[in-house]
Amino acid sequence: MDPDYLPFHPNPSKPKFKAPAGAVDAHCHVFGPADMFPYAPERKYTPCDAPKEKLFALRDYLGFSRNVIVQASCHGRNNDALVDALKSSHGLARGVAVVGADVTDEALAAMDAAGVRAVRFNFVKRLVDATPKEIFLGISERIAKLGWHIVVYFEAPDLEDLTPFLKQLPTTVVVDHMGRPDVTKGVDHPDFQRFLSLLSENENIWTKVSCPERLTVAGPPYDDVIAFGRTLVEHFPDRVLWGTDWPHPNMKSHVPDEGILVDVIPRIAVTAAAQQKLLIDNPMRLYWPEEQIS
Ligand code: 0GY
Repeated sequence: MDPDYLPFHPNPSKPKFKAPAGAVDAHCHVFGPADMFPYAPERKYTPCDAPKEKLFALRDYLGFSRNVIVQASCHGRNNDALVDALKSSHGLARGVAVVGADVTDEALAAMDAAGVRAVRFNFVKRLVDATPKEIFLGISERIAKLGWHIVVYFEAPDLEDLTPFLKQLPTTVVVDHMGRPDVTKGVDHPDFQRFLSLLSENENIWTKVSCPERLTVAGPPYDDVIAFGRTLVEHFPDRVLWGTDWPHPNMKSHVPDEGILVDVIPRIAVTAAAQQKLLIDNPMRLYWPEEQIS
């Protein structure tokens, strides 16, 4: 583990908010354990081990039912830890993998069988070396045939440059962490308005109203981030997902308490109907469509 790396909270509080039965934590990770699943040589940080057992115990403790596990950059393009967690989940976890152009059809089929339903394209410069857009476009055509979608991670200043690329993607596209706005600028700032326009103009683009712990300047209970999530939930109730982001890689300011993170939910999705969409209907539609009743 890097010397300045903050490990996840050892004993988070119980949230006051009771998630509806069947709720999905749609953004979380597993890391290692390194002796079974070594971190990638090209990684930009070395996290603490955060194994699947801890993730599933946290899911139960917080009152959630399912997880969407996102491959993080510290495991590079080796999705073994992710796939192992999916296979141990009894169908209660789906995955978002990271692949290169050299991935074989057989490897994609095996990941699909394990529960992978998306690939992640990461544009955050401190996390990954840049990948040419043509590579991503080639991957996107291949995974579209499997019925998968694409999760993208970028920071707000990069949105303008990335917009033409995002518009070319042939699947549903989920933008991590509200496009990582600078919350000190407020929701009316042109940067966040540009993000709202992106979703208004492209019905295939969704977002995760997640990560107040990364976006905040004020700290917990994240009052300065509420308006961003709430605006997105109000404008795009059918295209938002929520996740804990456990185990919160690369946090420098504080160790997030997941109980406090869950208590953000009723402040951004203020009605039971909005909470049902955010925590159940939307993630089930994307990750477990075969279990959808309507
Ligand atoms: C996140 C956040 C981060 C890291 C990664 O792939 C990653 O390493 O996603 C981050 O440092 O912002 O999305 O959980």
